[in-house]
Amino acid sequence: MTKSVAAIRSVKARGVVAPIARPVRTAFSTIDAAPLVLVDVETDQGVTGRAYLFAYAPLTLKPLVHLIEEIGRELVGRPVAPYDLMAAMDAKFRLLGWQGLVGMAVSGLDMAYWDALGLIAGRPVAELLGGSARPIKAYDSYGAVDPAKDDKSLRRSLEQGFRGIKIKGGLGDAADDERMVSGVRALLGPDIALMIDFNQSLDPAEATRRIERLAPYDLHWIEEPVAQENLSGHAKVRETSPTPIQAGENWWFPRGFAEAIAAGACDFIMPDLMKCGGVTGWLQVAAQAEAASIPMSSHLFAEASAHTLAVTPTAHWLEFLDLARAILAHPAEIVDGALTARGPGLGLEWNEAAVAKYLVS
Ligand code: SMN
Ligand code: MG
Repeated sequence: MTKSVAAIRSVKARGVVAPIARPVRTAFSTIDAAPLVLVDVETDQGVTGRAYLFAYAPLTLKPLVHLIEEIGRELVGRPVAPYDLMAAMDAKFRLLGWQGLVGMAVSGLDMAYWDALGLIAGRPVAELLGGSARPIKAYDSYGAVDPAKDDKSLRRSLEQGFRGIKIKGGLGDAADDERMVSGVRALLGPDIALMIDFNQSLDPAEATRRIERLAPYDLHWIEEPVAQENLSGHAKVRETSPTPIQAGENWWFPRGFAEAIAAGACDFIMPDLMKCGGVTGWLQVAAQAEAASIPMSSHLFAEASAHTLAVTPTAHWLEFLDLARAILAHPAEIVDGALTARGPGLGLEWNEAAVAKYLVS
């Protein structure tokens, strides 16, 4: 006798500010702790689907908690059917538009639905989606670094087996970027992939100039060189760039990726599960990437991304930036530079003592 489809019994959200191992210095700010929203979708089958959101700043914790719980209140009794629920959210927010905090709330709920379905089935989400929990190659993601001061940390990443390292540029001038890149390339040697992320900090002309200057260091990709909404600017930089252009963490839902791919904005894409529509949105973006033969990587959310990259035909790299370690009962563990999806579900279980310690709303 098959079980009836699970229904949503309640939705709860909590805000925490969790410590992270190392600050992330970007062109616009330094992230020295992780403001996270923990989402719990309780079902009538005795399991609770979990997901977390990265709120970027403590300022957005309370609004996100409120949004998720208000949306959740209206979903009580609805079947845990991610595709149906996504369609309902599209209709609900059609007039308002769902970029921003609404899109983050909708995407976070979607991840929790899939976690619940995996828990009910007793299987990892990667298997539920028709794939398998297998090692996904990861890169260790840093902020801007000082090759001398960060030497020990960078060498530790190599000892963990990472075959890729990402650093952040755009904090100073082109000479600053070159000093950092040449120092890190000298430390890594020629065979480790080295990526640089400008976090939208340059204009197209300056991006072209800096990419040319960094050409001798064999960078694996140039990430978000210009403003995320400037698709033509991305395409212009890409036209003459000797290095592949990477972007996507700030594009919203499958439609956002369709527009970027049509504009020829980048060589690689890296959806953020919290902005592309959760697991449901990710699957639709992965189909677009396959049709366009575009390698697809993840942004943050390492634990859930290990599941979704396992069923991504053009899977490229998993970003390892360990934001949730402090509040997870079983943090992600890198083995030989790869991350394997943990189940059942997305493999997320809160360390409730730590949640209580870092709770803010
Ligand atoms: C990034 C953005 C926001 C927080 C942490 C890191 C960065 C990345 O753009 O690609 O990791
Ligand atoms: Mg980035």
